[in-house]
Amino acid sequence: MIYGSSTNRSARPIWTADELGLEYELVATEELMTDSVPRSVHPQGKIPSAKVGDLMLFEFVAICEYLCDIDPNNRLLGESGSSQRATYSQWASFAQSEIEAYLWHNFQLDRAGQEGNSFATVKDLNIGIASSGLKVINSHLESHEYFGGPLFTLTDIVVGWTLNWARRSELTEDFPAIEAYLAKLLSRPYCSLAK
Ligand SMILES: N[C@@H](CCC(=O)N[C@@H](CS)C(=O)NCC(=O)O)C(=O)O
Repeated sequence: MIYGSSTNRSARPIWTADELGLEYELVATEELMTDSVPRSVHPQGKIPSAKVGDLMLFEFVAICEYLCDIDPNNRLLGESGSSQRATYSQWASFAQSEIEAYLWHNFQLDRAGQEGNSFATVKDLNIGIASSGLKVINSHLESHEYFGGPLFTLTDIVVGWTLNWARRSELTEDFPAIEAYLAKLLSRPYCSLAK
């Protein structure tokens, strides 16, 4: 059971489950907002969360990794201790801490609805930091078809979603390798990235 919808961070567990060919029930965001489900399944009433067997999980990274780890046909995530797993962790952490956190902060500032000079300065600072991370990724993607090499993996779901948010925030125009990579992801059948 996955709680969320494909228009936000829950897109990643949904996309992961679809790529793995797992069957699951989706409790959509609209239902979550109208009943008492979210607080019982997520300590902050956020999405996504998931129930896998008897295990309740929140945080999209934990959900995606667990789905891969328990699937006998897992093609998306290397085993613990492998170089594929280590580079997955590297890029997943990099995208969250160096890029997505700053996009999220700017989203929160917009949501607070208090535009002003001081906010504009903070937002520019956030964009500068996120762009520095995007530059690193652009350079990696100049010589890699997907993050881990020739094959699509969980790294592409986790980091691809962050990069797509950056694209939709108009931060990728100077990074052609990222834009070409996202066009490739968007053409995948199970892709849940927003166009
Ligand atoms: N760290 C959590 C963040 C979850 C999160 O912030 N989800 C957003 C939707 S993308 C949410 O539920 N927001 C509701 C709110 O901020 O009130 C994760 O990555 O899973």
